[in-house]
Amino acid sequence: MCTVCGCGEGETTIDDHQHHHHEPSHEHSHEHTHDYGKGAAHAHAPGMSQARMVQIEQDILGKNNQYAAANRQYFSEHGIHVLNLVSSPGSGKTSLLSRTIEDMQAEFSVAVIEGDQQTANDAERIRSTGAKAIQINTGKGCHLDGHMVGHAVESLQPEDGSLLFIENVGNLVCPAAFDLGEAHKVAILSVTEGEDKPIKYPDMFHAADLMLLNKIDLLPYLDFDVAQCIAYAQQVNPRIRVLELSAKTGEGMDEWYQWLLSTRQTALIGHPKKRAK
Ligand SMILES: Nc1nc2c(ncn2[C@@H]2O[C@H](COP(=O)(O)OP(=O)(O)OP(=O)(O)O)[C@@H](O)[C@H]2O)c(=O)[nH]1
Ligand SMILES: [Zn+2]
Ligand SMILES: [Zn+2]
Ligand SMILES: [Zn+2]
Repeated sequence: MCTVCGCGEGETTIDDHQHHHHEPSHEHSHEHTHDYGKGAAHAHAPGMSQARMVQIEQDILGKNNQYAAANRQYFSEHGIHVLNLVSSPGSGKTSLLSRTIEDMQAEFSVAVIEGDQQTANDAERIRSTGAKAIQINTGKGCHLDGHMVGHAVESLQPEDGSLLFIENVGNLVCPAAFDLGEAHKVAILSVTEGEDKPIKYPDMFHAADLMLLNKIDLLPYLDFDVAQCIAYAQQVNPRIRVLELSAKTGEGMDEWYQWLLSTRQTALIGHPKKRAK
């Protein structure tokens, strides 16, 4: 169960490799209260007390943090710089990644873990650039978790010293709560979504170190207030960096590449496995 929205896990598959996750047995007391998330768990599930939900949430997040810590340890030992891309569906994550790989593959070895509910389309789009990619299908699941990413890394075997992107499931809510062992969460927001998204979905923008404001090529056709959007993002997270770019035209992408290079350098200071390729 997702601790944020209370949805079921669904059946996770990593490419063709089946990995079943059985939910703990459901308690069906059939008592139904209409608390609408006002209790301690800040969520509502029919027939389940708030105390029980808090316990489940703590168990799930605690377990996730253990998997994430193991992933982080592995990444650190292998000098792999990991970025977790989070956004709503269609903001341009896969387009941004494809262009980034094409522009940067002379400098880095890049690998990608793609998270989606159903298809392998995004992993195929990434492989067409020549980079290694693996697809995790979450079924009904609304986010990637540390356990899924650990298994994907076992199969993908990213090279030492490489850059590893994780494209999370398109969802501005649940992926915010799950550490995958990444160095940074990068939130992508496209200008077609409206400037108020950072204050409507504050957890996501609070968890991100960088916000990429994508599709700026469309600004002439929209009433989108860039300054207001950035102010909202800084309101929920005063430390957030914001870059304006277009994955389609390439405008603004250089600054994103500088951010990639500099965060990677910082992460690898004092590390023996610095080789980019
Ligand atoms: N005009 C414009 N369109 C863009 C830009 N970036 C992406 N798109 C378009 O936006 C649509 C969605 O892009 P994707 O890259 O598939 O978005 P995504 O975030 O990976 O989508 P999901 O994986 O479904 O969450 C596609 O039609 C892209 O061509 C951009 O900078 N400008
Ligand atoms: Zn969820
Ligand atoms: Zn995508
Ligand atoms: Zn397992």
